[in-house]
Amino acid sequence: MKTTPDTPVRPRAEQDLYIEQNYWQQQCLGSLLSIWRTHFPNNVALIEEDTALTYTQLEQHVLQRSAGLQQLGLKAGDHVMVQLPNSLDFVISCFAMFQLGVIPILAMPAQRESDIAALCELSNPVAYIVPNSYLGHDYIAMAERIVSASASIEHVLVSGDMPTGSSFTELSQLDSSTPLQTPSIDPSSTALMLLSGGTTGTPKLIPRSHNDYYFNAKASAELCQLGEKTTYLAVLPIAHNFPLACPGIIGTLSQGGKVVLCPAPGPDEAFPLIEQHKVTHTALVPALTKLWLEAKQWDDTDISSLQLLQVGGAKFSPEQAQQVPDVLGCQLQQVFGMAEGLLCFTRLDDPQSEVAHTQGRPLCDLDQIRIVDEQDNPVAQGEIGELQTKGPYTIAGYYNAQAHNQTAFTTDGFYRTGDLVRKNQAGNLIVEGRIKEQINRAGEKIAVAEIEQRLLAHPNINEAILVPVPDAHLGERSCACIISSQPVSLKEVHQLLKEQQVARFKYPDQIISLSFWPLTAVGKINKTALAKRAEEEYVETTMNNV
Ligand code: OOB
Repeated sequence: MKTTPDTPVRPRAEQDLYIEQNYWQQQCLGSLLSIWRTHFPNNVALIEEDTALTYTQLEQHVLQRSAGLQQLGLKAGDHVMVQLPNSLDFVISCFAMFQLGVIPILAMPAQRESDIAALCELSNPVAYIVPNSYLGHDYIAMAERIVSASASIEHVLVSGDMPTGSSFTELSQLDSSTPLQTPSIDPSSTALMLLSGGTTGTPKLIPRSHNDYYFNAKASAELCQLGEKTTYLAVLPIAHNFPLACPGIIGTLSQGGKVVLCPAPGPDEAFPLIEQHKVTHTALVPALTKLWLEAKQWDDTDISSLQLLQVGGAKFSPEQAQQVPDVLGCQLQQVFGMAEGLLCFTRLDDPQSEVAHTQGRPLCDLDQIRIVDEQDNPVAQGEIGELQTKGPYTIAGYYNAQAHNQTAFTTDGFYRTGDLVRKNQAGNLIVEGRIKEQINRAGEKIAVAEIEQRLLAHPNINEAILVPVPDAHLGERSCACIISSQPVSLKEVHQLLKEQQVARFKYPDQIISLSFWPLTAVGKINKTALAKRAEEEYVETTMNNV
């Protein structure tokens, strides 16, 4: 077992149990691809636009890419920042890195310089992989700025054509037919790092091992009954755990199914692909599901091949949940998961009422969960408390975050999810809220502390609090509450965050100015009162606009 001080691991006895009981299969994700290829050589594995790759072709592409990366000098344990949209290059590059033991750090395409620079500082990647451009953003220009500020990045690899004269390397030019010197990889070592939604001003990285991540994907695929006839549409950004491995791409490939890559998540892109490829399974966040439900009222694209729609990432309203079978013509599954590990699913044979009203139960028998009060004592059955968990695919700590890990995990190794849940009679969990300082905007997580700190960079803002406000479209929106020396507009705040190269989804949706904070009886800032005022003022503004 490779243990680096930066990557906390579970006690040996727990690991042995997971291995003995076959939860951990002692396989590296890269070598699994050749096993899948022997089982399903001529099945189509991946489709992007007009290109379809069989399992045999996918393996060949991956071998050429890993040989190319190896010739570039990448070796086991190296970190590579990957910021690619849903594309063949994403999947091929990641599997190539898995084969080499090189660790991809999966950044979202929506992230901007401030996040990427902070992640580089935390993890010292030797390479950075970007598209040339995506949704109007110039990633080559961004990479130039990132590289000039980074001490570790030696190579920038670009997916797609490159401007002449650039010192960066085109990803496809790397591919090499020279045989790969296959390194031996410890299956309990880190395979990839996912990003945490975070609660602090600095980002956190989630190290997932070959063993735990494969279990995550395969057990999810079995629970969802995926098979060779499955066609999975990857709609959400595949750097996210949900479409990547719950069961997502890796789960579908583990069963010989077909993955169709969707370049953007709206119904305009997704519906025609569902019709064309007879898609059977996909996963969405609630805000997108609402858009799909609305679009289906007027769009007559044939999406009748859909069998299962997974919805997760944020609380899904029971009213919308109930509409899914009728409007979209498929079964619904609610998924309550986290990049740190634990996944809860409603089961395919659960009664409709449980599927509409609950967020399901843990994936496997060895998932341990407890629901506790503020003193970490278990609450009575049916009561609300914080969810804590540990198990075969839940991390033992964030990467290179010793101090934060002391508070994010209990002394007996349970992850404090920060989610408030209760368990119903049937044993399913219902998410009732959260205690962590995070805003869940359409499934994208905003660390309150980060934005509060950034707002203070404005010369006229003296104090800032970011609060979540319920929103009919987004689930939650964010409102910046400020105490300032001069009036500050929302536009100015957006400009400030733009200059700081912050991802667009983190911009506050609303701003309110105060001259003093409302306080609770014990003298703390009353965030509930702030959120209430934000709700009232938002209605006024919207009405003013009508
Ligand atoms: C998924 O992962 P993350 O890491 O982006 O966010 C995790 C957090 C949870 O702790 C919870 O606060 C919230 O997102 N969440 C939900 C939810 N699913 C996630 N809140 C209410 N209801 C749900 N169904 O979001 C994620 C990872 C894997 C699968 C699905 C979602």
